[in-house]
Amino acid sequence: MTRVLSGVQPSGEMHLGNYLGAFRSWVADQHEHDAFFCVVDLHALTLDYDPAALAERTLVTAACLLAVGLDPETCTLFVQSHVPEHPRLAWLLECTASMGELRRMTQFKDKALRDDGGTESARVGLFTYPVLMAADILLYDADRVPVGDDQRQHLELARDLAIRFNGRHGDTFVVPQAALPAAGARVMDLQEPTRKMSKSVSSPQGTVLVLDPPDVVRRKVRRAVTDTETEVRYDPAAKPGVSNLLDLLAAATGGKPAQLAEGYTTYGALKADVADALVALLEPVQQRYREVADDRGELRRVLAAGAERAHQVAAATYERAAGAAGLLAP
Ligand code: AQP
Repeated sequence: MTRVLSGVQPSGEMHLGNYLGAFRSWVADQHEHDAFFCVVDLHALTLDYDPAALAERTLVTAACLLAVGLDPETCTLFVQSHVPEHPRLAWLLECTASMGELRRMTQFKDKALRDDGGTESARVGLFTYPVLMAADILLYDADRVPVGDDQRQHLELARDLAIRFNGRHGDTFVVPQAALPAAGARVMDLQEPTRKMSKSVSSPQGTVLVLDPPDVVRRKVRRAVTDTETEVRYDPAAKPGVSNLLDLLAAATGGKPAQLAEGYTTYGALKADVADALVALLEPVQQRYREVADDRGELRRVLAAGAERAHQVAAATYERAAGAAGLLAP
């Protein structure tokens, strides 16, 4: 059976991009593969964050994953920092990666400029975070990594590191493949449709949260930035706002964005249908969230069982890698 792994940072509230780009594929994948999903809390330390809120955010993120449909009896759901092999393997991979390839990571450049005033003052953890992500993946011998389009470059790095390590030390890691969803791989901000929807960028009106009540979803969609034309046409380069709305409609209801465009003569009608489709998509998730989020004891139990299962796999892979790298066994 193929192995699947993916993760999400507890760095803010879950949004439509996370849901359409990643979570929806995870829910489908859990039934077809041996699936591991984690809340990658160590990654959330790479930008400014509130230590007093992190543990709660980690729990809320896990609750959100259960609410979208992950079944802890079917997949393994855990918190990254509960499995100590993640940072241990990251070190072996840091000794495999080069400065040059990490400097090329566009997310590092973007986030360092945005949050830390430039690459010189950015945290070293922000620079090396793609290596930790490679460790997250390689520890589980994952063949398939379902992610949004923004993670494509990091996945390429994980593949390169696996291939290089295997070349130097003998066959140790499975070389993973990124799996992008057919629709919703890159959900754009509703207010700035040339920028991806994101947790850590403050754009409250442009970000549809998974837990936004229906009236808030409708208001955000109604106020979505379009353009000064009136023609509904799918053209992401020339009409990013309208095209994003068509992408959302396609992701929520099926169909192709360019074909869906033919059914509309006004932006208002398109927005009304997008809002209806998103409300219908999110409603069952929100209902289930209310059930799971209140039972903190059960949530903790699920994460503890998940960490135990994850640890078994991760410890075996780490031992294999440490041995291959020449470390003396304890
Ligand atoms: N806008 C998006 N469209 C499609 N997929 C997206 N993902 C994130 N944003 C979009 C996918 O969601 C999964 C979890 O993301 P993450 O927590 O690892 O963080 P990220 O990719 O860095 O996304 P965010 O939400 O923008 O977080 P911040 O702002 O903290 O960096 C991933 O599979 C991602 O591809």
